[in-house]
Amino acid sequence: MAILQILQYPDTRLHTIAKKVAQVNDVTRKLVKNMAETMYAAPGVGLAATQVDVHEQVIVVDVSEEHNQLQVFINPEILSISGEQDGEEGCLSVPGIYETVRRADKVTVQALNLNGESFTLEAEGFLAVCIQHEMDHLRGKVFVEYLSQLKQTRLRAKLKKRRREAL
Ligand code: K1U
Ligand code: ZN
Repeated sequence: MAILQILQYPDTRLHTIAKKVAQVNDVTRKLVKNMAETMYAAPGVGLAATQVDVHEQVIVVDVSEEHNQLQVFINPEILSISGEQDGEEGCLSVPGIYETVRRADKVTVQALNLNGESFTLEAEGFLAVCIQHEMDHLRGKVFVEYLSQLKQTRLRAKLKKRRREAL
């Protein structure tokens, strides 16, 4: 297993659109293992393959209190959404920034598991937020892009300053 490097916003590779996984095989399973290890080490509650510079439709999520309920979604698709919720979000690609984003409250997702079998999950609350956040990564979208242009400009300046000071 390995801890993978997480791309940092505004790295343009975060805007790459992920391709479908053609076949779930040992390479996919190894990627998922490494992504899970990277997510737990960060620590985080989700990770998309895009964030580790692999542009395939794979996400991992664990919103359990004990961090022992890994959920894996390969080629996820949203079948339906309902309701709305405003929640504070963070992102391992934008460390230290937390902002409120409006999302659907409930989502029904269809995906493949590690055996390549299709499953459907109804998620709500924070799990639904995480799934939507990670699926955005697969479409090349980072959560800060929901903010106003003014907030995004200020955020980029803040991150630039922070990185300059870290050198
Ligand atoms: O996609 C990512 O960068 C992971 C992100 C997932 C996420 C968090 C909150 C709302 C929506 C999506 C994170 O995990 S950020 C870190 C975080 O929220 C956290 C870290 C440790 C314990 C609990 C939460
Ligand atoms: Zn993120």
